[in-house]
Amino acid sequence: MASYSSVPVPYKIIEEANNHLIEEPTKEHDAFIASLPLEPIIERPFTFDQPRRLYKGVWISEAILRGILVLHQRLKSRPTDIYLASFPKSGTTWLKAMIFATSTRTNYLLDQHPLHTHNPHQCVTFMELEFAIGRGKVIEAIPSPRMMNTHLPYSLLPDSIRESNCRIVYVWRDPKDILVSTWHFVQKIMGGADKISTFDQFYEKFYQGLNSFGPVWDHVLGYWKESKRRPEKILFLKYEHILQEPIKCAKELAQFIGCPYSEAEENQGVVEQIVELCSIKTLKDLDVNKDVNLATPTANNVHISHAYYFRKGEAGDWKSCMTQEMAERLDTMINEKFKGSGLHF
Ligand code: PAP
Repeated sequence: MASYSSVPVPYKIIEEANNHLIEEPTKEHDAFIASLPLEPIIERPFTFDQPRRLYKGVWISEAILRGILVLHQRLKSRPTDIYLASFPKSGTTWLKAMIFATSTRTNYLLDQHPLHTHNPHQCVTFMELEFAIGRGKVIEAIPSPRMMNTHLPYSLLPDSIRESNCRIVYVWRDPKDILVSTWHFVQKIMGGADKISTFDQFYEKFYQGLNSFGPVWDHVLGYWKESKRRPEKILFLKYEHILQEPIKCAKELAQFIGCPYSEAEENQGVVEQIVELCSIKTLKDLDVNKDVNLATPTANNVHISHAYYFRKGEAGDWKSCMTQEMAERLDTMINEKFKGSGLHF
C-alpha cells in the first residue's frame, strides 16, 4: 500500500511506495517489432539507443517501442493529466522542473522543494520508458493530477490521450541546437567522440530524419497543427522564447496547467523564485544533479547520469559544431517542410 502523503511528491517516491506493482517487462510484441523496417546504417558502431525501427512513419528504438505498444493497450488517460511532450533534447528537463515546481509551489517552502534533492526526471517521469520497464501499474497508482512526459509525436499518442480532455505542454527548439545537444549527450553516454560516429555522420542521420522519434519536423508540425486547433488543450512553447522571456512564459505555463499566480504571489516575487529554482544555473549545481553515479532508469541498461541532462542551456550553440553550410542546408530543408504551416524558427 502506498505510504506517501497527499502532498504531491516526485514520481520516484510514488514508485518506491508501489514497488509491489512492478511487473516483468513484456515480450509480447517482440515478434511484431522484429518485423518492422530497420534503420539504414549510417554510423558505426551503433549509438546507445539503436537499433531503431520504423513504426507508423516514426523511428523508435526497439527497447522503447516495446513500452509504446504496451502503453497503447493500457494507458487510461485522465482529464486532469498533464503531459509534457517534446522531441528529445528540446527542453524536456527544464520544462519538467517548471511544471513540477509550478504545480507544487504551495506545498513546499521553495528552499526545501523536492527539486533540491531530486533530478527533474525523478519528479516527472517518461511514460514510454515506464511501460517498457514494467511500471504500467505504478503509472495507474499516481494520484491525480498526474504529470508525465512523452517523446511520442502527436500522431502516435494513444487515443486515450487524444480523446480525453487532458492538457499537453509542448516544447520545441531550433533543430540545429537539438542536433548538437544530442551529439554531446551521446558522446557522454558512449564515453567520448572516438566511440561513436563522426559529427558529419551524426548530422547526416539527423538530416535524414533518422533520430529517435524522428523526423523532428513531423514531430513539431504535428503538435503545432493540433495546438492551433485546440489552443486551450495544447500549449506550444519554444525553448528560445523561454530563455528570452522566462517570467512571461512561467506565468503562461501556470495559467495553462490550472494554477495561475495570484497577485499576492506576483508581488512577493514567487514567479521569479520558481524561474530561478528551475534555471540551469541552480539545477546544475545541486549535488543530486552533479553526481555522475546517480542515473535515470533506461530500457537498455545504459548509464545516463543525472549530470548528462545539463550542459550549456543556451540558444545557438550549434555554431560550435556545425559549419555555416551545414546549418543552411538543414534550415532550408526544415523551412521547406514547415512551408504553409505558419511556423517559423
Ligand atoms: P531529454 O529530452 O533527454 O530529457 P532535454 O532536457 O530536452 O533532454 O535537453 C537537454 C538540453 O536542455 C541541454 O541543452 P544543451 O546541450 O544545448 O546545453 C541542457 O543543457 C538543456 N537544459 C537542461 N536543463 C535546463 C534548464 N533548466 N534550463 C535551460 N536549459 C536546460
